[in-house]
Amino acid sequence: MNQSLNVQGMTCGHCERTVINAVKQVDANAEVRVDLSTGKVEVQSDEPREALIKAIVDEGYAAS
Ligand SMILES: [Cu+2]
Repeated sequence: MNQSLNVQGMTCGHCERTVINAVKQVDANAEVRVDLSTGKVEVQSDEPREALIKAIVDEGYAAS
């Protein structure tokens, strides 16, 4: 399923990769699309939303 998350604090390609890697640690097969300008992160995954958010928060970004 598609899950739309809002992530704050991403400023560059490094942040983008960090967030993508965090999601992929929860679900290696997740498809992740990041829009740096809006902070929108679209994740195609059946893992619980809370687990995806926690992984991103653990990397130091505010996510909801
Ligand atoms: Cu960055």
